[in-house]
Amino acid sequence: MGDWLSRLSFRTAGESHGPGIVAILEGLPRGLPLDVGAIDRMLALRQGGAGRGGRQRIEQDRVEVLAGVRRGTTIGSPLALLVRNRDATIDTLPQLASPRPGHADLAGCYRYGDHDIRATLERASARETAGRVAAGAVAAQLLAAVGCRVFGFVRRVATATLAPELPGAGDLERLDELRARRDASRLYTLAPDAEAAMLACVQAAAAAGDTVGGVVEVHATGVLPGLGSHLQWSERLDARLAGALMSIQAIKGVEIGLGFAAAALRGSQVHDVIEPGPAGLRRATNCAGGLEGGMTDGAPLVVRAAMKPISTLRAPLASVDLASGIATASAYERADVCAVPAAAVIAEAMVALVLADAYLARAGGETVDEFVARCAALAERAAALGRPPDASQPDAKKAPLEP
Ligand code: EPS
Repeated sequence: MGDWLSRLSFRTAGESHGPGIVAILEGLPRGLPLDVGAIDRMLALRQGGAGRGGRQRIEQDRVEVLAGVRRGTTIGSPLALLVRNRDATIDTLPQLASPRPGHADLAGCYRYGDHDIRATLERASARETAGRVAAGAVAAQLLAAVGCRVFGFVRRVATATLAPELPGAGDLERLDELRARRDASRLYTLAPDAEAAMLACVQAAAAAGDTVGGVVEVHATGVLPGLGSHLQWSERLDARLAGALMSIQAIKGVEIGLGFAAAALRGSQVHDVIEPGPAGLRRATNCAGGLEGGMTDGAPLVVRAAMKPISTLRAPLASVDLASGIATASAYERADVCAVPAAAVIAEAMVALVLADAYLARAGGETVDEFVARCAALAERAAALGRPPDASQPDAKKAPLEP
């Protein structure tokens, strides 16, 4: 990703109230048929969820594909995606001088040495994540071609948590059903009791003029083992995933697998024993979250990100007018009370982008057909590791060496 050694690079440009958000995705192979409707569905999902503010009633995000495609299929050139803003009022919006605690406002004023928080907040805004979700939806389409699927949902909002046994292993095998359950939930979670408790937290915060955060979780299934690297800090896939998730606005913590909970346990409780199996090696548990030594270990990927409460409060916190130095309330125009459901969609997109990069870095391929064939060969090799010798092969008939 970005400037790290990678095959698929991704950048965005755009301000919250500028003409639009642009994403450029470079390194896609030729021959991927783009499902634009699927990109738009993820954009709509990002806009939804309980706790969103007035802005989402104005915007109706749709992607326009400006480059990288001919007759609906990628041609190997940079892909340029545009999501236009309806509220494109950046030139007429007033200056603001009282920074919101928790937002980028004050830090940006230190950085640029000015008093106008507007020039910082416009780019710091999570509106930018529309570009990430559009690009991530494309990455997900590439991953689907090799049987890898990524799924994000809400684990917690404030004090309301989805039971840890959900989703079960069987649920993840029926990802379409799970996705439908998430999409029908106002909090993008997986059980009605958790949804009701989360909704109550959002409503109580809204009534108090306050905001809430939460935890989002992303699983990836069908992941090729051995992606990533143990060779260099910047190539470790766990580090790349953590960086990608931490880069989402308002994220303050990232965990992989058991995460922080592993620190309190013994090794025998934490490490996933290795077992033989008919289709290759198996792990009885997945405390590692599918990553060992900076590489995928064949188990599903499990990552979580903690989101702090939104920093724009209807009942504003104390601040200072930077021009006069006088104590004042922090700026408020309109805002979300909770954007945790949106964060689940954005986290899914970021994981898809990092994984697609890792796949392409490992398997290569200038065309999708080449890429798919190389991934299939690598998957076959992985499945053969630790498999008992085939009795039909001449070598296998040899008597095992006695000690
Ligand atoms: C944001 C403030 C709000 C959010 C915005 C992020 O926008 P506005 O100031 O226009 O009301 O709605 O998020 C989005 C617009 C979006 O699409 O996610 C902020 O200050 O970070």
